[in-house]
Amino acid sequence: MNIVPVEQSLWPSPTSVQPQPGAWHLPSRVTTSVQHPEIAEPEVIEALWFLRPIGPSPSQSADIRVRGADVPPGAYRLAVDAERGVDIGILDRAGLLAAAATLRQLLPDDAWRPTPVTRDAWSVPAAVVDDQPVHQWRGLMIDVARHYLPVNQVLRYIDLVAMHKLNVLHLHLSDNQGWRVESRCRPRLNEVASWRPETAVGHPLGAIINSENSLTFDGTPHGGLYTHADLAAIAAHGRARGVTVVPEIDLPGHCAALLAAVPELATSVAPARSHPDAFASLGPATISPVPSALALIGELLGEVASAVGGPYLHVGGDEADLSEWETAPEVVEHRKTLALPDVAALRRHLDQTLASTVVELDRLPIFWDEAFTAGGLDKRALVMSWRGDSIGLRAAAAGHDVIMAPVDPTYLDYAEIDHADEPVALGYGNDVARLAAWAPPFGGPGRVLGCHAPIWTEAVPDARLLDYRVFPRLCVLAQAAWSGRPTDWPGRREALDRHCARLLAAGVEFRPLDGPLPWQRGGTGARRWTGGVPVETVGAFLAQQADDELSTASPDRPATN
Ligand code: TNX
Repeated sequence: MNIVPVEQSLWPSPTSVQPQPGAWHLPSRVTTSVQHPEIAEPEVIEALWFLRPIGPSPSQSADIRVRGADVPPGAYRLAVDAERGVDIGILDRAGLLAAAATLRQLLPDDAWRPTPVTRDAWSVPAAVVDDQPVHQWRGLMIDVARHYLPVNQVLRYIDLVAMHKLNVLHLHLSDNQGWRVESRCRPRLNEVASWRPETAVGHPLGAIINSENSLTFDGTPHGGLYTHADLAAIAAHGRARGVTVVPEIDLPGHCAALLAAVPELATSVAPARSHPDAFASLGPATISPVPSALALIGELLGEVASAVGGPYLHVGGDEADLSEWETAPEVVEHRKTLALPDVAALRRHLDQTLASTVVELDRLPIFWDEAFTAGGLDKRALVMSWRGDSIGLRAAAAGHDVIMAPVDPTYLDYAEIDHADEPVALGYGNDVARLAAWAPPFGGPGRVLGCHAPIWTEAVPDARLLDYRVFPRLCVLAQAAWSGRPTDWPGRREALDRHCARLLAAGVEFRPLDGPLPWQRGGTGARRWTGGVPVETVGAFLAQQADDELSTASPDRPATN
């Protein structure tokens, strides 16, 4: 496997690598020093935590020397000399963490074990690496609502995100099938909405594709909740690794679990709800936009924001079925009081209220792109574009900061190929080659902040399958996010194979590039492959839908017309 020299297998590939003669052999105890106006010794030691078995500890005549340097934010120069050891030049802590990640990749794969081991003396090939990120937002979204991901796994994912020089972990904390944040103001959320008695198995849209009656359920309770202490620990671990944790509460749609626990948030025409346990055919699951409901939503958002901290709060906005707002008398009355002509205007008003609420919580609001096509979106809001690059560019042109997360090709819940060996998935076609051919388009200076790969978990019940779906495709996304360019494919295949050895050491159960291992296959049981929709069909459909919305509504229409 080790045919590619290690400095050519760095992933994502740095801006420039100049190999030098020889290798630096690490001493049995490694020492560090720092000369930087803003970075103190403990931060250096923490950044080099993977060297713990052999130190590191401060010393004047250090092996690893960190200095302030005139490089851009997040950038670094890493010089490894066979005799003198390592010099790291950085402007900020993001640069220090990126340099540390590169140094760790230059070490033997054992350096990637969760508890690093030094069986043999370690050495690092001498090289000078100059490197800087092109995009400032480089992320992974995990849907922890459809299937809960235990805290230790979330912490592990923070490490895996940082390993690839990604810097955002977005947690989709609420959806129809679950609410995952401890609530102190509405404890029924903890008791009712955090678990369901069973889960539908098979294709996530089985109810639509095969008709309702064919749904089968697993008969197994599923659930989980992050306490405020859990979320604080997750956010703190993120900070230590340079990963911003972005919480999302999906509103006003995708709220069945919330409504099951807090029925006073529903409209008066909503059916009484119990635990949602299937993934389709739910009907509207939309909160009421009346002031009493929005006051409570404000309280819940406040709880989430203070539990997680950080600069952002994502408030969803996707796929909202507003039909109940047409008929529920109290909603009609509220709309008339506001002198709003129709439900579309009421939605713009709701988005404005949510944006203002988030700003008052001292966070920046993020919405899925439907909130942009609905029109009048507050310019302080970031837009996460899932229905294609083109809608994201339109939002950027309108003045929003934009994160590109197009279904085609960044959705990691889609299988790579249509094959009986695959575990069941919504659709297929986002293979490594398709993702490698993509990079986020630039939308004018600073407007396209970067990109994001979402993994929705309707058909991803546990961390093992999560690993299988996420890796190595996330590595390819990371290459685009870091370099701003598509990945040379299959030109970088050997390098990715080499990098997969690091994933293996890190304990990641990735999908081998040649296809699943026997125990990763779909088999004939609960996760049997059932076919699905090709991602290009879904991508084209969604892009058309977004386009149609834009041509019927002016995105610059004010919120209150
Ligand atoms: C659309 S993307 C959704 C999710 C689904 C996903 C499945 C988005 C903002 N909403 O609720 O899980 O498709 O691919």
